[in-house]
Amino acid sequence: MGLFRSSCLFITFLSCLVISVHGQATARPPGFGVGPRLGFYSTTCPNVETIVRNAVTAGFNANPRIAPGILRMLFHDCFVLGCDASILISGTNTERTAGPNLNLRGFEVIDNAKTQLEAACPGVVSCADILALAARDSVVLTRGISWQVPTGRRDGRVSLASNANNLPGPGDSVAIQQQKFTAVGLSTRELVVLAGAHTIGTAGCGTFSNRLFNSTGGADPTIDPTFLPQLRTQCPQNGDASVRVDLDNGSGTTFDNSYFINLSRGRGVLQSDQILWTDPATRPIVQQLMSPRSTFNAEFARAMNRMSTIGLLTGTSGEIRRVCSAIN
Ligand code: HEM
Ligand SMILES: *[C@@H]1O[C@H](CO)[C@@H](O)[C@H](O)[C@H]1NC(C)=O
Ligand SMILES: *[C@@H]1O[C@H](CO)[C@@H](O)[C@H](O)[C@H]1NC(C)=O
Ligand SMILES: CC(=O)N[C@H]1CO[C@H](CO)[C@@H](O)[C@@H]1O
Repeated sequence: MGLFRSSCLFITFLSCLVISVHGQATARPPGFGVGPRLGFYSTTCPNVETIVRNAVTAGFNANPRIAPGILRMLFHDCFVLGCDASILISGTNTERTAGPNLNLRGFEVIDNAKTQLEAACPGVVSCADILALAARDSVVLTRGISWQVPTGRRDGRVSLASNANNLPGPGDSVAIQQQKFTAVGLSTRELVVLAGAHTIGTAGCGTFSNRLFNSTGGADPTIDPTFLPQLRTQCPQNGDASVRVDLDNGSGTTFDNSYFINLSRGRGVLQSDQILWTDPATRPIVQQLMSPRSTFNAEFARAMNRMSTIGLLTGTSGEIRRVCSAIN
């Protein structure tokens, strides 16, 4: 199993290089048939993208929180056993029940898209593909860039909370974050670019309150002194840890590069975000991405296609789920 996974990762990797040239699959080397590709469903389910987009749009209109929710869901799926929709399985001890996944949002939107797809083209579209498409649509709905998403993923048959330990956490150093991204084949630059997903969405006070009040009541000195009182007002000491704060203050519902600008001013919310500015290993990357000539959007699209091909199941391994929340 371990060996199989790593060889998949390697194969996926090569195809990613091909995909990443223009953010779309172009010619593949001969005999290179595995991996996702554009138009995978063009004859078997031609309306797949419209159906997914409509479901995500309806969910977003009802509750805009589902856009960041779904974007984060793809990240948490791909880092744990690859992009195989293992995050979507409900039940005791599944990935979904692991601590870092408890605040994910948008499961019902994926389920809804799947129901409609089963009516239109039964047994054809994988939940892993629905999630990858829905994450792209979530970026578009928050006024970010659009890009083409190769499809052809298959759904996994394993989902265990104990596998979620490799997810990056808000207290991770840059070195640990790098280690966790390298382990799935992503570079330091891709780490910083993908962390730019925090340009939308929120975090619970409990994920960063340690920065506001240490054992002697002091605060993390890297927090902008004018921003600190705002954070302390929203998240008072011993207050409600579930109160949510924008990760990109002042621009938390718009997908743009202001997250990086805020980091440079000590206005990051998570410690794992703010240290991307204070650590010399990542600061120059933040500096480039925050500039007016930032290539953030295009790089984000490419990095998303790379992240969404981690550890794919290929050929006949895995399955096409009938319902996204349950293994067949
Ligand atoms: C680099 C390591 C990362 C760490 C340590 C990290 C950590 C976190 C934490 C602690 C939260 C707040 C969760 C909560 O309180 O509910 C969060 C939210 C979020 N993360 Fe990350 N994250 C990382 C990378 C990423 C990546 C790569 C993506 C997607 C490409 C992503 C997308 C999001 C989004 C969209 C939210 C907002 C969720 C919402 O509003 O419901 N994160 N992240
Ligand atoms: C708490 O924060 C203050 C202010 O940044 C700092 O001077 C102090 O060393 C910190 N104490 C501990 C125990 O971390
Ligand atoms: C974020 O920005 C808004 C203004 O858009 C402000 O009212 C709020 O207090 C700021 N701070 C936090 C921690 O959200
Ligand atoms: C707290 C703060 O200064 N937030 C800023 C983050 O960046 C955006 C865009 O530059 C500003 O609008 C916010 O005010």
